[in-house]
Amino acid sequence: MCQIEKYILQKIKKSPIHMTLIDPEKTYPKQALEIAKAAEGAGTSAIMIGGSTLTTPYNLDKIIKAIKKKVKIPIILFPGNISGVCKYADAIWFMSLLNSTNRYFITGAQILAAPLVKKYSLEPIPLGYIIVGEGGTAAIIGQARPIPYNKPEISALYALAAQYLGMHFVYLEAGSGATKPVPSNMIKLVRSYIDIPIIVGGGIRTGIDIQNAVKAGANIVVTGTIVEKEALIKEKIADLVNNLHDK
Ligand code: 1GP
Repeated sequence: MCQIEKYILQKIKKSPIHMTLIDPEKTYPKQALEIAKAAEGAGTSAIMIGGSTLTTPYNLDKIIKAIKKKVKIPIILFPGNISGVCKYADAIWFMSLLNSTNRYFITGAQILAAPLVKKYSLEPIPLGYIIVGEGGTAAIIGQARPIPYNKPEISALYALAAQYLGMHFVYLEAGSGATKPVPSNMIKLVRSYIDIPIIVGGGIRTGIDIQNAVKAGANIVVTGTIVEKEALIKEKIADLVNNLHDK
């Protein structure tokens, strides 16, 4: 097992963690650096970089280079396509969108990205990505059939298959900016099916949302939208991180 994955596993063994997602399509390098610095100061454990509609690697390279100079926590790519692979990051969620209806998002982009990941010596972290609820842009671009919130058992089946296929993490994604985060009963049921760590993201904005997710069994909670507006980033993330432990 490689370095970044080890770092994540060691942390979540002690308590659930928070990761901050930056969308390179919506953020300039200077702004991304401010977000990453504030997030690090507030106790986030890693910076994830990616988005569903990223078409040009130019801004991505600049953002990651800027963050890398000043921030010590790992930078993990969260790609929506091969355009999201960048040599300056530390690791990549090597993800398969399991409930896509298009093979391209399950194994197609991955076979094209794999040689780049190798060439750039990026650490691949195998991840089963499951889109639920509204699903947002990720569901539209990824041609997913999002699992409705009233069908938690279907998410559990996907998650179990992900574990049996050898993936190291499962991500329950409600979609960036979702009006309702992944419901507790869905996370709880998935938790009862699988042993690998669960990442939850999409629509999480408050300490209560975080508490609900970790109480239900999430190991990693991801927020993105909450830091896209520049005011009070550190305070906002600190509030979320503090609520990881208020069980
Ligand atoms: C999206 O799960 C992430 O991929 C984060 O969602 O932007 O709603 O925080 P938000």
